[in-house]
Amino acid sequence: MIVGNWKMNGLSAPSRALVSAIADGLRATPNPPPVVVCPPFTQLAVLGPLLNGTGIALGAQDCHPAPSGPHTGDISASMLAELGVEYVILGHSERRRDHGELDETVREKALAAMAAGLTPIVCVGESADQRAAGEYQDAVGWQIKGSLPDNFNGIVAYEPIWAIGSGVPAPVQDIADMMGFLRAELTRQFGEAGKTTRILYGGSVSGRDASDILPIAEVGGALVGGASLEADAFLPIVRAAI
Ligand code: G2H
Repeated sequence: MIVGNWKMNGLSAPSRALVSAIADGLRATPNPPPVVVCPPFTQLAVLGPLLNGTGIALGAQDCHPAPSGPHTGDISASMLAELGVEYVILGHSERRRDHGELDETVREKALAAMAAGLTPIVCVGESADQRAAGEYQDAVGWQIKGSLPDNFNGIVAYEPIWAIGSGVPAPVQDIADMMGFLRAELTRQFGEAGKTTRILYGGSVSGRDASDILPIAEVGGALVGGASLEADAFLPIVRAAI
């Protein structure tokens, strides 16, 4: 699975052009993997109707834990579902950083997403300091424990913060080690269900390195930021997943 996280990018005309170019590319690609685009909230209603029949699913970048109520500026999971959204990214490190989101909040958001029929994509990942201090497995282990509800039915994205937006993904060996760790943690926490939870890698994935990253054991796809903003950069990653 290849998920494009557009972050805070995309006015209507270029967003329409981008999904149209991705759809064209997918039509020309035999047996493409599942593809999800996660534009900003403002583009969900614009793009939803354009995705019918393209094989591209719609995702959002956040939701509020409550179904409705006095939460100025927030968007609930059921509001997303009504627009045809199927996936929602939760607990991205940029939201943890910019909005002070804690594991407990992410967990509540995941519950809200599942209750609305959405598939949560919960992000975890250590900082550069935590890696340098050798505390990266503890850090990610605590995030897994705190951010995923007991009945979790979704996707986990491992995104080491030090690789995000850097232009250089984490080394293959580091990704492989963390994937093994995450699989063991998920299995310990969720039993049989944890053995099949899809795990994505995210952090500066591009067409240059996708074919090195995607075959790593336990990697079930990629969460792509910068390289999801142009079809010419995104489609080679999609093709590397075949
Ligand atoms: C990590 C990733 C997408 P980028 O944040 O979630 O972004 O590929 O730009 O590092």
